Amino acid sequence: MSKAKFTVTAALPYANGPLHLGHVAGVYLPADIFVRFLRMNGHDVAFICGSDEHGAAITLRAKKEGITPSEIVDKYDGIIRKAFQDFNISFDIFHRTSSEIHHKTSQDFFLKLYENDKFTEETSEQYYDEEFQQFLADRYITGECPKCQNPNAYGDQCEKCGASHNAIDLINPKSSITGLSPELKKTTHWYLKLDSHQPFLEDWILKSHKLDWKPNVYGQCKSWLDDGLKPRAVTRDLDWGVPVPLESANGKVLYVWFDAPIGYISSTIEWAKNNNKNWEKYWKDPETELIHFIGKDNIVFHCIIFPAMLKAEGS
Ligand code: B3M
Ligand code: ZN
Repeated sequence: MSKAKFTVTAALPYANGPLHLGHVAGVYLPADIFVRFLRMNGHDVAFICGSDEHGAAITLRAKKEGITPSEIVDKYDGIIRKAFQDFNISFDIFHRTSSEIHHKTSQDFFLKLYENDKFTEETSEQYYDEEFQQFLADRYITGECPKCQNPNAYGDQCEKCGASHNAIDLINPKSSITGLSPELKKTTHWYLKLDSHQPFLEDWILKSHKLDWKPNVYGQCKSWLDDGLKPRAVTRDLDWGVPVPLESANGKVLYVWFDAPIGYISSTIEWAKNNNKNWEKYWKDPETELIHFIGKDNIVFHCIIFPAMLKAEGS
């Protein structure tokens, strides 16, 4: 802890439900304690958080409550924001990914990667729910596991035997939204060439963070690297989210896990603007340390994918 400046982020809670005590105990309280400690020691800190307001989790919640996604995020952003105030968590900013600055920052980020050839464009067949009129995220498809015949496996994984697979491999797939058998439809998406960042990540994680990252974090990253990284889709067919800023991408949005970590940056930009600071000092200065407080489901996104995105962006 020798550096003077710190950017500390706390995982952006999904605005699809209230905050749980477990989140406060596991992420927000430890982050708050750490930040207060840094400030007491005279460090310059930006403590960043906000609502994560995109993705299928929000649209499904909206469907359940019978209101629009935008009403859902307004409702839960308000509830979450109030909870953090009541707990006296000392964020410098608690922002929202539905904000204009966030949409612009994420679209600019995507375009920079696009222009610098960091994506591949691939067309594949994916499951579509005719009644719900939406492509189905892996989690919203269940069917029989091709390996162990568990009838309730998810599109991406079987929780019984642990096998991971593609939704297409499930036997008798069903949409968990309508219960209908989904149709296969062709769709085009942009994939981040994660494989091309393998050498950088091996070097940065396996060599530089073996000792200071927690063993479970390091172990999960190592197993991803040992398996070999593959290109990963950063866009989705959904009518809620940050529109993909390409003419050929009508009706598509950025994948929520692509735009959400950029939310840390857009929130910093908003905070800096309102407080007469230079945001770039908190993101691009080699003397600044970036620290993420996250939940254990968020490891790969913060330790592999977001660093690869930042590396691809280049600045
Ligand atoms: N909203 C997932 C979660 O709440 C997600 C975190 C985003 S951090 C950029 O677990
Ligand atoms: Zn199985």
